[in-house]
Amino acid sequence: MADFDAIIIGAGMSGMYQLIRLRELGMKLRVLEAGSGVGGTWYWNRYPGARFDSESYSYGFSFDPELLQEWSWSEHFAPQPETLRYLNRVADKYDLRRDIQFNSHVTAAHYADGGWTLTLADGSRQTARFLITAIGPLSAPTLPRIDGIESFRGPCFHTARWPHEGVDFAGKRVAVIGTGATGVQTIQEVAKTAGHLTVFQRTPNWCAPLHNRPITEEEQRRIKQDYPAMFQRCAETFACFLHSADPRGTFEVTKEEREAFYEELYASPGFGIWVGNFKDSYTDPAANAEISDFIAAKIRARVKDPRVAEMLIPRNHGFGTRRVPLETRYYEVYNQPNVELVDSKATPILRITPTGLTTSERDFEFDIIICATGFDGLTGAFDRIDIRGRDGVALKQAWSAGARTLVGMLAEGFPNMFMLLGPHTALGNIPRSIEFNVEWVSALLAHMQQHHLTEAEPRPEAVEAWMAHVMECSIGLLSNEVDSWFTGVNTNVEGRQTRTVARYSGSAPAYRARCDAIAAGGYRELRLGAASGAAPG
Ligand code: NA7
Repeated sequence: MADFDAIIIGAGMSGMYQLIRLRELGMKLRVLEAGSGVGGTWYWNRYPGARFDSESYSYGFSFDPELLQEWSWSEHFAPQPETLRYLNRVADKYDLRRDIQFNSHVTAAHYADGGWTLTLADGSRQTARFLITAIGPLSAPTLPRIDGIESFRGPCFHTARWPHEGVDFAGKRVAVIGTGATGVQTIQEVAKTAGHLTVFQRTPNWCAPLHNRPITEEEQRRIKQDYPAMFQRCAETFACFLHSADPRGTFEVTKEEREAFYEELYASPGFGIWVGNFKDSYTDPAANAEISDFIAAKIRARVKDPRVAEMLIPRNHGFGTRRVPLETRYYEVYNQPNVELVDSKATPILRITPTGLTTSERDFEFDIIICATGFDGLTGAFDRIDIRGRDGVALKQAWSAGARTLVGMLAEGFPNMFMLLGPHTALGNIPRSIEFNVEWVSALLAHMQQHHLTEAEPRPEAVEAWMAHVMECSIGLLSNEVDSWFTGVNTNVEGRQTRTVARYSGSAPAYRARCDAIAAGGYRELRLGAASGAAPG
């Protein structure tokens, strides 16, 4: 007899919502969470300046109309402390903590005889029939592989492991390594107080203005009134954002119209400039060059020193083919006398020393080193747990040539394991995907309960067909020709140097339609039955 019907790993947004939904099935549940509180991404990423790039109201949970009316977001793009408060409010409202075991780092999950045995870092074990991973697509932080990183005498930390007590930069010599979405948010904030800030940029990214501002009372009223229509819009767009691609092609309009449209997007809040652009912006190299040139001109206009401006303009990829960091006066930071930009491709960091770091050109002294060096995306969090399925086969091994899933939520050979944000689920405005996936898994478990079924596993032919669809969706995207976590590349992780089709790049509506069809057809893509060695429940 297992300790629990289901164990959920992770108490971020997906784990929290899954707990709420599975309680409705009367299941005995346990959530195991490595942190000391709920919130996942918003619990861990406490670096200064961390905030949404999705409009706040489009990001919150949609399932509870009462909560939607009770909670008021203060800004169009809320900062991390507010989001963490919001998620704690949800945990309070649903009394979630009674089923969550905090400070519990899962090191292994092994399947046998119809159930899973989980091992924690303290050596303790817990068993459950169902294992639900709610471990996030960007939750395994990676420090730079640079010699001597352990030797630095001052504070040196990854942005996703930011000290809870905060960090004072006043008058300090600070280094930031990395200029992705996280680095950009961090840099623009740290530059305000640091004595001297040195940014080590290996690859510049194309950034665009966030245009954040407080939500007025009138806007608040309208937001609360319009929630159903707004969530309906999110359900219809490609990536669940409020923005969707313009149906026109870049060259269907005149040069003047094109420029005017780019200007309008650049002046508008949020991801419109990225996901609301001309429909061929990320598939047609000539179209992509147009928007890239437009953004490059903006960078040149905003950065006073032409040498620095040129350093900030990406050369090896076009606009929007990697995740676009949204910024607030990021480029102007480089006009400040206390900020220096170092090209880490031209002059690589050779080693970190007790007092700073050494590049191929010179020595630097620092009080604090911040690593905004990203995550082992999509599959990294899975790799960090010793997950073994049928016959002791390791998931890491099974996925050594790339993840293989059915709709990103199930893996062949790993019965009764459901991945809420596994590779090949629709990403984008993530909470929208979380709600769908949680509800899909909950419906499957309800179906199993109803029919006295105890084991679920995807059929090989269904996995094959899904993987063919994943591959097909990726054809023709310019983003596939660029190194980033989108293409499974992380230079700091062994074996992640070559591009793969690491994510699902179809639309969220198409993704949901496929999942819905599986459910509507009675789950024929799954082998559902009584587990060998386990009595039907
Ligand atoms: P990203 O986007 O993966 O960015 C990581 C950055 O760190 C990027 O600029 C990297 O340069 C840089 N990096 C990584 N390792 C090194 C080393 N060893 N030396 C120098 N520079 C390095 O991660 P983020 O946290 O910014 O964003 C991840 C997602 O979180 C984001 O897309 C949002 O959706 C939320 P590189 O480009 O590899 O040359």
